[in-house]
Amino acid sequence: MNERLKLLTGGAAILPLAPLAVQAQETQPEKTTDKPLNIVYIMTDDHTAQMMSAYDTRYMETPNLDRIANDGVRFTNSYVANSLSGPSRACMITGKHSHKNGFTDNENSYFDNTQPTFPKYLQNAGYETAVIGKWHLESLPTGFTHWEIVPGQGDYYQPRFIQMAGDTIIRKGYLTNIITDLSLDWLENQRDKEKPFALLIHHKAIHRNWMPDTIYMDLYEDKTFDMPENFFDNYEGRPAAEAAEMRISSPHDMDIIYDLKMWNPDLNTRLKGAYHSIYNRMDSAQKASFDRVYNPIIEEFYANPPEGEELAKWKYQRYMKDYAKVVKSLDDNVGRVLDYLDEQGLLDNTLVVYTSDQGFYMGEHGWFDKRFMYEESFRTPLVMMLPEGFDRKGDIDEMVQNIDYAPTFLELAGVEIPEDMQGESLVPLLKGEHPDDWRTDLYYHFYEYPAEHAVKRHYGVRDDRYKLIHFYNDIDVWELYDLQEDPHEMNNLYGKPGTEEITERMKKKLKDNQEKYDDPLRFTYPL
Ligand code: SGN
Ligand code: CA
Repeated sequence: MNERLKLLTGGAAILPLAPLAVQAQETQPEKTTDKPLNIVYIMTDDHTAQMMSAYDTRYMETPNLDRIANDGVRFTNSYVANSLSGPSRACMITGKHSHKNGFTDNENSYFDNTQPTFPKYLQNAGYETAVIGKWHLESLPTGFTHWEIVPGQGDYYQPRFIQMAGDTIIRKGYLTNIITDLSLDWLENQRDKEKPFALLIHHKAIHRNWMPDTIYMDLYEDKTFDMPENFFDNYEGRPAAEAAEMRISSPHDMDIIYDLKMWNPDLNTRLKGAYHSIYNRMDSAQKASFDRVYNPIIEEFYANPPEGEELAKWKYQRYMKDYAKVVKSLDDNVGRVLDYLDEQGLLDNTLVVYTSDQGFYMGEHGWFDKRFMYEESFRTPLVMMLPEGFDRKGDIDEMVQNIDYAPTFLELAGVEIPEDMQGESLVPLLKGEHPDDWRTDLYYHFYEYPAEHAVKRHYGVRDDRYKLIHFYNDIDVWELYDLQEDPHEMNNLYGKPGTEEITERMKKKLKDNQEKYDDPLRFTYPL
């Protein structure tokens, strides 16, 4: 394996790369307007709506992200198709579910980069296209005028970058700031200003292991976060939930050294070595800033170690603090991009999108991480600042999914939407319309098992009230939730007397969705 690929994959064995050249698409849609708009698409990693004050005011303030929502629109029912980074990115960029774009999971998939994607369509329509930051699709980006990506998950400190020319370089500093610097530099100095542009700013933040920037090491240290009511969930009636390895309380799942930074030379934990490498990416000034805040916490922790429930509560507080610190840097950096666009007079003809590759658990069910079709990780934040001519403001309540972004961008650019894209253009919603035939349910399919965090494979359907999930592969378990009565999905109704009719109705919806999206799994588990 060459060095460049090793970096992209973190050294893991992968399938051979598909040819890098963008193949001409025979069915390249034609441009249908002369007034194309710019697109700035900002996507974070693992940023959940609970930690964004436009959605949830319990935990922290995100004034810059909220600016997007306040000046534009907030989607209140925004979902992903597969709650994991690579798959989510593949759905987003192709406008297709995982079984169609081929990137089903981070472990065994690679993205066939010869397939059509929205950046390719935009580039062919005369756009300048760029992606900067986390890519995670194993094959290299295609369809971009410019790209600079981080290998694999990326590094918070002194991050490595892979450049278009093929070099891997290390940049000094904190990744969230650097991705923004590079993005602003491309906007200001590198693009062809005669052309419309689509810039994808892809952050690693807020991904594990939540390393704060030096200026925010002690932020939130005085704050106590309220624990979610179902933190001490007993997973009754939900064996797949019980089997998941995402528990904050578990020493195996949430590592006291790797995740919570409680370095101890005498303690050996599963991920201690990995933490050591992460810590050592900091230079001496960065380490000094980190040590100043974390060393007293480490000392206190090992001097008076909490146990049992107290330890779980302590871990929750540490997790929330670190996560919130990383969000804060992200929020600042989104503010820098908004300020630049504003100063340059670009907001009038630019769509600004902020979203995440999926949601995340902030202690709900006792968890961190994502993967499940339960609300916290199935949902993803989605706010947009709209260009002139789109007067819509406030909330959009229709059900939308990340397969909808690609057709939306094409329509905004005046490019015909290819028939095989499975998402729906959001443009009618952005214009304030409420189409009668808008989707009334959503399809979801998660594949990555066995893997870290051990969430069983599952697929399901959600409508405005109920959710039906089937966990399959080495388990055969159905779950049914009434989201109106049980918004935290604690009470699995499947098989309970009185739910026969609802179950039948939801199974019909599941079948219809599997047929509509042509998921081959329907032949393995016929309904
Ligand atoms: C890594 C993380 C996991 C995370 C997956 C997927 N471990 O394996 O905690 O669930 O990525 O995340 S880490 O030690 O590398 O941080 S994803 O967002 O990329 O899908
Ligand atoms: Ca992610």
